[in-house]
Amino acid sequence: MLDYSMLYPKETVSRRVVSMDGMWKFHLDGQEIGEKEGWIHGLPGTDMIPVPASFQDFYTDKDTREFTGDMWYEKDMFVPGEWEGKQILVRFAAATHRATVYVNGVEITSHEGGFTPFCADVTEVVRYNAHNKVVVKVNNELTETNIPCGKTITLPNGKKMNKPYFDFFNYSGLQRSVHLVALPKESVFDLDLDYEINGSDAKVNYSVKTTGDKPVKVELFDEAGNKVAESVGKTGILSVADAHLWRVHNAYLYRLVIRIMDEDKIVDEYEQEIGIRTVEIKGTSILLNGEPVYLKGFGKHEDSDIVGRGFNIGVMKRDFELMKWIGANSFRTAHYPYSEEIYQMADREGFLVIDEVAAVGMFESLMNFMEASTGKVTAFFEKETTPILLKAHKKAIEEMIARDKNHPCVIAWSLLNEPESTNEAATPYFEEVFKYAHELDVQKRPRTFALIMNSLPNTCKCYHLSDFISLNRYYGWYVKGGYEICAAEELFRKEMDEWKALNLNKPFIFTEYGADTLGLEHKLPSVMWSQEYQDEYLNMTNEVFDSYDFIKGEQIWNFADFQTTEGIMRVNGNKKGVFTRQRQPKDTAYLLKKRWEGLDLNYKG
Ligand code: CKX
Repeated sequence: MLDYSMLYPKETVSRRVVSMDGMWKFHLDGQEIGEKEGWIHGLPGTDMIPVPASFQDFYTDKDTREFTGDMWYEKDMFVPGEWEGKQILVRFAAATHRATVYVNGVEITSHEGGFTPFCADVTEVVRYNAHNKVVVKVNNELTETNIPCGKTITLPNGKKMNKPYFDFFNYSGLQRSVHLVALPKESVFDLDLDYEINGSDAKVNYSVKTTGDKPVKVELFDEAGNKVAESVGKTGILSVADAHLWRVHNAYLYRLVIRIMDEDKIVDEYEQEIGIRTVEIKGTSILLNGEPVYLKGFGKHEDSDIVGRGFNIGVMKRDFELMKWIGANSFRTAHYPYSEEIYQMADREGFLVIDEVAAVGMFESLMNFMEASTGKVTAFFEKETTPILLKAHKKAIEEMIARDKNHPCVIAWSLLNEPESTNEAATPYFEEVFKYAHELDVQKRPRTFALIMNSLPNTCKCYHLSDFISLNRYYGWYVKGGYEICAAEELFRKEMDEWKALNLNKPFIFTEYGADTLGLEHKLPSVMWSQEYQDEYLNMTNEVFDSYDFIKGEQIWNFADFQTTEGIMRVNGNKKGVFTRQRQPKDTAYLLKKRWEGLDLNYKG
């Protein structure tokens, strides 16, 4: 069990939440002198930085943008006197990739892993009716013992530098919101939900964890505010007659109210929006509420101008509008759990989400996109440090599932992206993470991992663990691009025929396919990187998708152009976006819109 509750911070009769977003004092610590110089009591200098945001793209000097190491944040928080007797927490929605929190000069907690929340319990150290100082030391170094994987080198000038084994910029810092939270001493800690649908009725099986022994009461309200079911007890069943199911682009959200009671007095109250739906894999079908769905959508990133990976509510809104416009119904949170608000929006808009843990870079390569189809072997899961990595990976899975399990939009867990799954040593590692995810998820949602190009039917040692097979394939881009596209198609079909021959009786989806395309580049006839070629590439790929009945989804790489490490293979970022980084359509967006609007939700049954 985790040390802190993963429930999203919400105000109710018993809970108080104050946003700590805004300008924080900021200081880089390349020399690692912070502790020695007493920065835990307050930072030197006057520099301020917005939270939430990645720190990198605000500054005009390259040393800062590329900074690798410790960085410090500081902010004052006022704690009201009427909160005395409550549990006081500072909740970080994420600190990338690790952090240590100090309040009033006292070390409170540390957290490893940059994409899930954690709380610092400051009850014992805060001063009431007074300002308190929060100082956070964040570190953004990449290692092979935590996810996402990479390494940190030291340059001849003495500066550290990150070397990601993955293809996105190592944005970091306090990239998500920070909240000051006051909870009653006895509070709701966790909630699990599972659904059964019988004809027009439904059952919501619930299980509530609290921090004490007082009795629990739950009530369920429909969208009009009518109470439709209630129950007493920490576990129980809510029976809903004529249930409105949560459906794709037709989401119905009930409001579940949980109360801890002391006779007639409410000790704690927590509310959760829930969607009644089931998810299941049957044969080669992905079933939502017992009906087949075909996934159309994207692999995305949290990435935008200026704020980098920082949560940006405006960008989120625009992304959802674009996804609706183009006829998408799903996305994968490549390559890390996204901000919680994005899942809330997906719940509301009826999008299907494959939730991915930050297990990316599990193939030692600084240009995996170049080496992925070469058969390169790095023995990634055979290192002395593999057990440490596995522990961190499992903890990240635990935090992701604890955080996201009650979102109706989350229909599957992606447990690794493009790992080196071609060595025997990978199998026991994969078995552990697949088993662990299954144990943790009461709903037993399908699990998958995204197969890199050289993880083929005859080389991959782990695909049998996936409930559905997710392929990242680039025939016509990394493999035989341009005028050779006919050869790419032949190889693509050959691979798909080999999968077909295995008769796995599982759905396949494409979690990546795409071609880098410059937003302003046109060329007739096409050349690679032109908008014309992106269309040509897609036409070929779509024909292959349509030729195999067991392919049940297509999530193109990527929704939008995004920032990567600089290098000869990237023109200021990865340009495989269907939209530019500024969220405007490339030509191919119109091609995809036409296709996706023409594909029924139950395409291929
Ligand atoms: N897949 C051969 C992982 C993504 C990359 C994508 C790309 C690769 C391809 C691997 O994170 O961005 O190269 O475009």
